[in-house]
Amino acid sequence: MELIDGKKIAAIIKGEIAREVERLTDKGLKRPHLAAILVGDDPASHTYVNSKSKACQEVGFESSSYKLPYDVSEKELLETVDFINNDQEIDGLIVQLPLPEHIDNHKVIEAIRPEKDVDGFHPVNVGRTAIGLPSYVSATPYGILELIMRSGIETTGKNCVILGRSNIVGKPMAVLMSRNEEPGNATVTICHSKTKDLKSVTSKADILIVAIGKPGFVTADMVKEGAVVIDVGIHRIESDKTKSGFRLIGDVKFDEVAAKASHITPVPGGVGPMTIVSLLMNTLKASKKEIYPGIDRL
Ligand code: BQF
Repeated sequence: MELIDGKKIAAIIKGEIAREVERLTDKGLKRPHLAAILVGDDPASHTYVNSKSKACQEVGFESSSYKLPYDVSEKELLETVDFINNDQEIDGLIVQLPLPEHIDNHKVIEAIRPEKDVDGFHPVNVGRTAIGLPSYVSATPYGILELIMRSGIETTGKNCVILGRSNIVGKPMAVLMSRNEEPGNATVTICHSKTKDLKSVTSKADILIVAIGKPGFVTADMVKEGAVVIDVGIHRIESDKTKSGFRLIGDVKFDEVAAKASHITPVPGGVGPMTIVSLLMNTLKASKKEIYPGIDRL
């Protein structure tokens, strides 16, 4: 079994981004700038936004965060999005999810200008990804593609089974793995809560991507000998062995599945760090106007 070290691969990519930022600033161009909107005081969301601004700092990006109270109105949030949309200093804008119940996620995401939507959640970017036009690719699937590519895993002609059909992981992952590109050209199956005889489907996977959102859901009997297993799950489990009082586990029972897999991602240190790095790659693209060259922001 080979461990896919997301933390290490993420560090290599951060080095590449940092060199590119240096090249830009040497030419007198401005540093890429990522802005994050954070609503409420969910501790995990705070951790994620902090990780993102720390990552920005590491590669020489500017970053800003806009913190709004949990009871902020949808209107006020939309106004904040619009304010950042119109700030020409800011290249990329993300709204940390989840949002409070009283706010319509779709409305907020659609308010972000597609050319600043570095999370790749806007329907314009989702649609462009689906039809193979230049786009911001959703950070987690983009990170998984990089992981697969940089681990030398071939995908062409392979059976790729995706557990989970969310808009931000499962669905875009299926689009990416089935496109006529490398990585891609896989035969893709999406499974979800209504799939019958799940085990018979997952057992045929050469590449199994798990984003079902249930801790320890995938067990060894569901996995084919020699499969590549990508664990997207991330769950906080109480622990008296850590300073924080919790530890992270994935959707896969790591030890028993690792014994069967040819390659496997750990949690933490697998897909998570790659998600952050993808956001940096998208922000770099935004500052260079790579995806939407025709659109000059104000
Ligand atoms: C690691 C996220 C669910 C819902 C909203 C590194 C992250 C996580 C783990 C991280 C995630 C998950 C993020 C590790 C961002 C990934 O070492 O294993 C980084 O910061 N993530 C998010 O912003 O929103 C989420 C998961």
